[in-house]
Amino acid sequence: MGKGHFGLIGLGVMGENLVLNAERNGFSSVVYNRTRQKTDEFMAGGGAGKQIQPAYSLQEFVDKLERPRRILMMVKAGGAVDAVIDQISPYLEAGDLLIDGGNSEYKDTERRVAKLESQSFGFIGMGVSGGAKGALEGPSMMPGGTKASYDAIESLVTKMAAQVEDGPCVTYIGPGGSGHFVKTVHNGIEYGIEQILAEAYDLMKRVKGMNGEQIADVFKAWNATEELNSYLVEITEVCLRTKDPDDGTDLVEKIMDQAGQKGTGLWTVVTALEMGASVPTIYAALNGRVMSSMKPQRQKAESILKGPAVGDADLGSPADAMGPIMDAVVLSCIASYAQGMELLRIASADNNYNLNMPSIAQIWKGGCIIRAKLLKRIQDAFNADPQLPNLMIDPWFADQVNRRLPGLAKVVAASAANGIPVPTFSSTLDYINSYRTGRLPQNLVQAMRDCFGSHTYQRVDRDGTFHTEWLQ
Ligand code: NBP
Repeated sequence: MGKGHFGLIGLGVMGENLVLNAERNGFSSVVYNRTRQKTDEFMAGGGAGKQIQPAYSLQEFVDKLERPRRILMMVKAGGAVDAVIDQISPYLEAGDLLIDGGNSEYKDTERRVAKLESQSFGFIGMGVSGGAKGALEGPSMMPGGTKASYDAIESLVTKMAAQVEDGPCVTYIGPGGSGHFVKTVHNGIEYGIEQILAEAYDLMKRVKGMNGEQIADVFKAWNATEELNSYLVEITEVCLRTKDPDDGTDLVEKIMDQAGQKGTGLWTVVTALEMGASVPTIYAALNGRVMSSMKPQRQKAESILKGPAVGDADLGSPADAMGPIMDAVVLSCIASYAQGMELLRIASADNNYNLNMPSIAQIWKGGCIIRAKLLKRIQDAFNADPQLPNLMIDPWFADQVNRRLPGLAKVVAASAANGIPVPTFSSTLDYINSYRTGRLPQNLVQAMRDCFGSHTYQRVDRDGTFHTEWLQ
């Protein structure tokens, strides 16, 4: 076998599937993993009989690759990425290119791009979404770094990516850490949608007494609509229909109600707060996971804290309730996308990323976890107005908000009356109501700030900065 076109370091679940994808698309590959046993297992399993060669030292790895080398690192985000960069750098030559395909924090990527480029190496920080299946069959990829570095991998990533009607689900995102930033926001939106679907399930189960199959039927019907057709709605139906092989009952009811997280949702919210972007639906989803982890406390509080109970209010017959619940789900999903896109727009201006908003919507239409029919509408909205400040004021989305807001309000009110938490639904309602209110009560907040701290204020009836001696 001749020299490999492509090198992979890190044969975890993502790495092994991505290298099989590259090889299937005509890029002979060389693989290296810190623990030798994993390389041997891969070469005896999925890698057998393919244009893939193993390497057992970094020297052997670089020797087996054609130059300039294109090396994808798929290792745990954080210190492992720096460790691999430090270990391989002495073996690299000018023009060689490293790609970090893990979920790295975008500020780490900014630092690594600057360092590696100053050493005459290329460095791309590339978000990859799609899980193991997507990695194998075609993920959505979000590469950031210099344009020259992207050009060196374009033929590889455009073949590996998922394909939709208007092209591959990969594009040059922008400089520095922009690729990992866009992936972080993708994951923030994903947190939002997962929590939204969980709240809908909870209402159907607890208020309407529906069983797993009945709820799955609703998700199936939703998946046939333009507004909700998506990968996450599709897999929710599958999860709800899956039975515990031990007793044939719904498996989801056996799963502990504690959701994990690995950082990207937190980074989305922290960055949004730092940049002054409003992301309450995404924050509510993150906080939902935090609350879920407090299981022992919640179980204790259940018998101490009294409030409205399930059954105290009625959403009407299941048929009557499904319309408002769908309204709540649609508007909360729209809010998650609107908040994520707004954060991207603000970050693009702050960091000079020059993000192309329609292209980002385009590459999320296939391969990734938040792929949804709605992304075509998002792409159209930003094509019509690349500077659109908020998705909700695009005519198609404004019509959705105007038609569905009463349903969302009804669901939030009924949930409150039944004592059922619906954090993404209620924060979406407040988000929309705040956004559509021309005069908010922060005039009084400004008065208080000036009263206790002489922070001054502006007036609505004349220009200038004012201060009042309120306590005289
Ligand atoms: P893991 O995140 O579990 O990482 C496993 C790989 O990292 C193994 O090859 C392991 O080598 C290697 N590694 C570690 Br851990 N520390 C290392 C070090 N100090 N030096 C060298 N290698 C080291 O694998 P994954 O789930 O495939 O994820 C890879 C990346 O992709 C992560 O950043 C993840 O967040 C991201 N991602 C994952 C998914 C998903 O669905 N799993 C989706 C999208 C993105 P070893 O075999 O020697 O321990």
